[in-house]
Amino acid sequence: MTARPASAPATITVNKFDTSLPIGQVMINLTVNTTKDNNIAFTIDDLPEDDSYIIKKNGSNITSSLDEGRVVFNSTFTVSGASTFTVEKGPRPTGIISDTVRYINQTPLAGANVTLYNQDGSPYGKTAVSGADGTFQINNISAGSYYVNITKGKNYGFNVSAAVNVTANATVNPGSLSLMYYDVNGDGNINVLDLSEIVAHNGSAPARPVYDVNGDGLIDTRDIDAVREHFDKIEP
Ligand SMILES: [Ca+2]
Ligand SMILES: [Ca+2]
Repeated sequence: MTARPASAPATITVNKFDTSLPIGQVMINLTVNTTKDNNIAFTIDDLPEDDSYIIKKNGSNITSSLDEGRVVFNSTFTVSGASTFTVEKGPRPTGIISDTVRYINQTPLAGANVTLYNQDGSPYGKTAVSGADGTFQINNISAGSYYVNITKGKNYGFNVSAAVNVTANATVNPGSLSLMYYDVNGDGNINVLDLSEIVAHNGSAPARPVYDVNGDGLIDTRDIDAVREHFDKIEP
């Protein structure tokens, strides 16, 4: 690390610097001394980004600006003789993802599995299940960019959101989290009987939402194709 005095003459002695320490422990301890100018400005570099910090002068909380891995102390920090500055790692700033899972025709969908993925495709380690009104909420997500994946068993399609950007202390709604339902007649299988159901209602206004499988407002061959592509596989 470096701690750079911006106003001389001053000396900065680094007593401790270990940014691997967990939340609540003092990572950095340094003594700032000046013999001439009481107002001293200095910067601590090489701090981990995306963390929060608790900064103290002689044991009392103070504020400073944090900018991309550095703490900047401007010249308002008065130092009389030697003063001790410490930096603790604070709680990591987090945000919330919240939304409603729906059938593609916009009816709320309960019991859907919601899984959060990192941008590289690895699981982030947080999941949720949509409630009776289709809503879900995932808390304490580190600021960053993610994907939301929605599934509900084999009879439904799946949905992966566009990249969702989580920012600290805010709630983001990914939107467009809707699933198609391929088991039109609800018998647990996806097969030709479901096609028959659609054909029976071909061209009519959607009497039941499930006939309009792809949610475009029409019951036609596109719905038949959508179901046929997801027929149950018959094992040899
Ligand atoms: Ca069926
Ligand atoms: Ca349709």
